[in-house]
Parts: sequence; C-alpha cells; structure tokens
Amino acid sequence: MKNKMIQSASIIGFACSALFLAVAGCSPAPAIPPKEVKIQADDKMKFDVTAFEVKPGQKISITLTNIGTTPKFSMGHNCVVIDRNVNLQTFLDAASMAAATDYVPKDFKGVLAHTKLLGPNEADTVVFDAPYIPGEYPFFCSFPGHYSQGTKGTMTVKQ
Ligand SMILES: [Cu+2]
Repeated sequence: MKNKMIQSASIIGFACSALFLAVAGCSPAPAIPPKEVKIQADDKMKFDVTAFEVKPGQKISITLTNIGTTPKFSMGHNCVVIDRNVNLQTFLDAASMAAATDYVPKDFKGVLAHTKLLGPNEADTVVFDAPYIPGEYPFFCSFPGHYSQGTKGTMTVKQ
C-alpha cells in the first residue's frame, strides 16, 4: 500500500515536469488562462461592457446576456467581433440583409466570432482565440440600427 502511494506520487511528479517542459520548452507562448468576458445588452441598446483587453492569441470566452424585455424580432441582440481591417459600414450593410442568419452575413471574411441573436433572458457564449496582431478590434450588435445607437465596444489586443 505504502509502496503504491510512493509510486503514484512519482508518476505525478514526472507528469508535472513533462508538462512544465512542454510549456517552457516547446510552446511559443506561455499558457495564459482564458479571458472571460460577460456582457449584458438591454432595451436601451447598450452593452454594459464597452472595452476589454486581451493578450495576443489568448483564448477568450464572451458570454452575452440579453436582459431586456422587448421581443427578439424588434430588439434582438448579438455580439459580433470583427477584424480591425474590415470596413465596418460594409459589414453593417451586409448584416442588415442577413436576418436569416442572425444578422451575421454568411461567409463574410473577417468575422472573428459571434454569438447567436438573443431574445429577452437568453444568453450565449462564444469561445475563440484573440488575434496575434495588437490593436483595437470592434465588437457590437449587428441587429439593424443597434450599432449606431451604441451597442458596441472595443477589444484591445495588447502584449
Ligand atoms: Cu442589438
């Protein structure tokens, strides 16, 4: 019994040092814990979080909750993150015609992540990797008119 415990302790020790070597020796970036961002959207077309910062390549989880009470067809909210070189107006124009796909135009190049379109009391989480290029990336609701009303924010990628 005692022997067995010593044996498993050394196995754990070995596994830990192997993991340490993998992280320190082979991986280009040290393991950083995922960034968790929780955003609420309401009937006033505002996000309660309008800015957050991530490290290049860091895993991000964005959870959007619609805390409004107005039905989804007239006040749905989503959270879309786009690449910083995407022309915002071009995207919004395409989004306004994409009701069938939650106002996220299908196959649009430069969409980094997006949640589902949410009605009252609904929530959705999207997990993705931050870009490696530092800079400011817009996130917003692509429901027609909501961006201009202020349902938007900035994700900053910073070393
Ligand atoms: Cu919205």
